[in-house]
Amino acid sequence: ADTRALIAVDLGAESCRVSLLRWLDGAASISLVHRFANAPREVDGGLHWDLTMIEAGLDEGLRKCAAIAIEGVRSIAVDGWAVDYVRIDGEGRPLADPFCYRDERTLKAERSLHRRISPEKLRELTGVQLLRINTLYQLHADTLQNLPEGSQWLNLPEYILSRWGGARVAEHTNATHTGMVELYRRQWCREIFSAAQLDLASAPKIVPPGTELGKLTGPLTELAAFSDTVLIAPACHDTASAIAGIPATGSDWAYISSGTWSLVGTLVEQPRNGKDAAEENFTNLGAVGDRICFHKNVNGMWLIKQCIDKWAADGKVWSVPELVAAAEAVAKPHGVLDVDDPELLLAGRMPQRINAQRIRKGFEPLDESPEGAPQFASLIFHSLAARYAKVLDRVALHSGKKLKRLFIVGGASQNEFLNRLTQQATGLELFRGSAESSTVGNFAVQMAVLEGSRDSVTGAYAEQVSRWAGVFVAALERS
Ligand code: LRH
Repeated sequence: ADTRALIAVDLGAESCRVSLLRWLDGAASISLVHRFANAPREVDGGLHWDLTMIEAGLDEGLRKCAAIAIEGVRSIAVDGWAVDYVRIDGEGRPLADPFCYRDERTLKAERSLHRRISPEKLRELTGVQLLRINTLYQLHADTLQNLPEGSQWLNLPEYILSRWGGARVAEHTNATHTGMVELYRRQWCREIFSAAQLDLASAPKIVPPGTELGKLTGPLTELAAFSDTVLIAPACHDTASAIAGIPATGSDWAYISSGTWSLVGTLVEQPRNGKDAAEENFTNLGAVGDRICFHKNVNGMWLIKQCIDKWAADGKVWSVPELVAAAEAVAKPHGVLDVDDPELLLAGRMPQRINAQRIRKGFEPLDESPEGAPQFASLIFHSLAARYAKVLDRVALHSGKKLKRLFIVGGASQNEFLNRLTQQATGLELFRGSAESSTVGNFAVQMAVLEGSRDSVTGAYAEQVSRWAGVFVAALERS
């Protein structure tokens, strides 16, 4: 057996992670080798990611891995948050820092695009939840600003892979979240490209999760560990990776992938794109093993993190665990927050935004100073749990499943207070999966590919991925 190490890169809107999988005495061992904070920042009136910082952080992570993995590195795969993309020149070099999907330029682009193609039509063609953050609206916004003609774009994880020498592709699970892929044909949709005035010829080729993209090239290969390393597209969409990282059998389970966003849904074999699912704006995104992530974006730790940032600016630095404990100790404020209010998806002034909604709804505003933090956090957690329960009811209805179990994965699955509220609100049997579920799913797809099961496209492949996910969840628990 090949006992070389594997690397999983997981790009998060709040933090990026480089993890190493090694075989020690035959047993899998996973360590988080490098982690660095990430956040969009305001530059020239736009909200952008700092690509140079991200690239430098990842290269540092890879170098640290090389120093540990004396046996060499067999493969690297990258997953990350969906929808954002890098524009590149003919040589594959970035033309600018990528926009963050929360940038408000898409407000206008959304109106403009919906005049050219109706939301109903978009929905019918793609089966995807209409979200202003989707790549489609962002690329259309670029055309309104007369961006350089003919420049290519790659979604962020695929860009990182191409930067290390991989072929330029759009991995299918990640491509679906652009809002530009035909649901059944699984290819870019000509009609949508033309309505959005986008060039189909410059769109990257769509490949399935678990595609080998070539060998790592460039300066990193000077390190002995990287002399023969394969680059792999896992499920490049972090949520699809996180779901692939749940080693559950049977089909009576739902998931919440809980991080900056909460993705609330279930895996289905066939898309659900009927009138009701469309009206309620559920999504059908690509999943590993030719299945579908049927879910809805619900707001998540974004609400908490944005409040924490504001209170920090006002002089009190709350850590998340501190805030969770404090929230648990106070009485729940009156009323529920509509966590998916579009205003609450925007950056900045979060306590004020929340109070503005409360005033609109006739509830007393809360104390916006850092002293009021426990009340805000209590309101947010109770409201998230209530929203999860509502969405899960509809998930059961649309999927036709009798749901019994609920797996919560991702960073915020550590929040036991929120988990308890969620358990009470949903009545489901709750299982806490891995906080690093995207990394688990990333490694699991790599192993399934390397061990050759990718060819058996359907069932067997998904089973292999799930079996490896079980092995890696256990490995992470040991570490
Ligand atoms: C979670 C996530 C989610 C998308 C959002 C843009 O990180 O990928 O699935 O909707 O970011």
